[in-house]
Amino acid sequence: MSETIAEVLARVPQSGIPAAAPLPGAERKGLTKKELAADHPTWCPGCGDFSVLALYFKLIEKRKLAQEEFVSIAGIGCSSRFPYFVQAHGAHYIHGRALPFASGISLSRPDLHVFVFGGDGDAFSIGGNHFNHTARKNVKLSYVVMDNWVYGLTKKQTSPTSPLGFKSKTDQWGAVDYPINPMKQAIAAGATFVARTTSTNPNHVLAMMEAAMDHDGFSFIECLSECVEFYEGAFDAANPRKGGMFKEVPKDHDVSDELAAYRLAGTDFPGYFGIFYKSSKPTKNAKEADINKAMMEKVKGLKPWQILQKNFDRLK
Ligand SMILES: Cc1ncc(C[n+]2csc(CCOP(=O)(O)OP(=O)(O)O)c2C)c(N)n1
Ligand code: SF4
Ligand SMILES: [Mg+2]
Repeated sequence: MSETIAEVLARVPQSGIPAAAPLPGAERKGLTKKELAADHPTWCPGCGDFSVLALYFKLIEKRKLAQEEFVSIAGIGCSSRFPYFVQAHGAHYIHGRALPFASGISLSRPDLHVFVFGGDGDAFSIGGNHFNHTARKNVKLSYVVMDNWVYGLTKKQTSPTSPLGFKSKTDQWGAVDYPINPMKQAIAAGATFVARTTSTNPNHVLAMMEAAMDHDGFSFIECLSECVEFYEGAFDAANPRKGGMFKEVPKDHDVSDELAAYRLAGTDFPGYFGIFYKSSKPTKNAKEADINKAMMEKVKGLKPWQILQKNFDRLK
C-alpha cells in the first residue's frame, strides 16, 4: 500500500529541530527492525553484543519510536560501535566521554529518549569519573554497559571488572587488582535506576531496557555480554544452557531500599538479575528547566539585544 505525503513527511528526520507534531491525519508508525538495521555489525560471530543490538531494535519497534524521538550514543570499544549499526540519529564519541556528550543532548532536548551504550573499560576506566557524576546529577538518560570483563577492541587487556587472576596482555601472571562492582558503584554514586541482566536472556534484556527507558532519571543497566574471542565462557555460570543459574531478584526485594540493593549487589557471581534499585528524585533536566523558566520570566517582553544589553550593563 502506498504512503500518503503526510506519512512520508512524518518519517523525515528532523535533526537538530524539536520533534515535529504529527501532521493532521498522519498516523505515526514507529520504525521497524528492518528499517533500523544499518551496516552489517562487524563484531565476531557469537559476540554477546549482537543480542543487545537486536533487543534494542525490538525495543524501538515495540515502543513505536520514530527517527526524531531517540538517539543512540557510545564511546569507544567493540560494544561502543553500537550506533554505527543503528540506522537512526546517534554518535560514536570519544573513549569514556559518551556520558557528558549524551548529557548535553538530554539537557538541551529533554523530549528525546537518550540511550547510551558502551563497555566496561569505557564506563569504568577512562569514563569512571563521568559515570559517577552523571549518576549523581540524575540526568535523564539510559546507559547500558555491555560488560565482558575485558578490553575487547584492543585485544585483551585487564579491565576494571576483570576478576582477580585473569590472565591478559597487561597481567600476564593474572590480574592482581580488585575488580569494581558496577552495581555497587552505580548505587553509591546516586543512580536512581540500577538493573542487571545478561545478553543470553533476551526477554529479560528487553524488559530491563523498557523499564530503564520509562524511568525519569539516570537509568543504568549492567548487561553481561560475552567476548567470545578474549574471554570465552566468562558468564557460563549465569547461563542455564551452559549449566549455570539465572536467578531473578527475589520477589520480596524492596527496590527502594538502598541497603538491600547493595546487599544484592554483593552476592557472589553469578548473583541476581533484575531491578536492584529504583528511586524518584528530581532530574537535572527538571531543575534546569525550572531555572530557565524563572530566568525567561525576568526578561519577558525583551528583545534578544535588550537581554544582552542588560547583561553588559550589569558588568559595568
Ligand atoms: C583516549 C584513548 N585511550 C585508549 C584508547 C584505546 N582503547 C580503545 S577501546 C579501549 C577499551 C575498550 O574496552 P571496553 O570499553 O571494555 O569495550 P569492549 O571492546 O570490551 O566492548 C581502549 C583502551 C582510545 N581509543 N582512546
Ligand atoms: S573482540 Fe570480543 S567484544 Fe569484540 S567483537 Fe569480538 S567477541 Fe565481541
Ligand atoms: Mg569490555
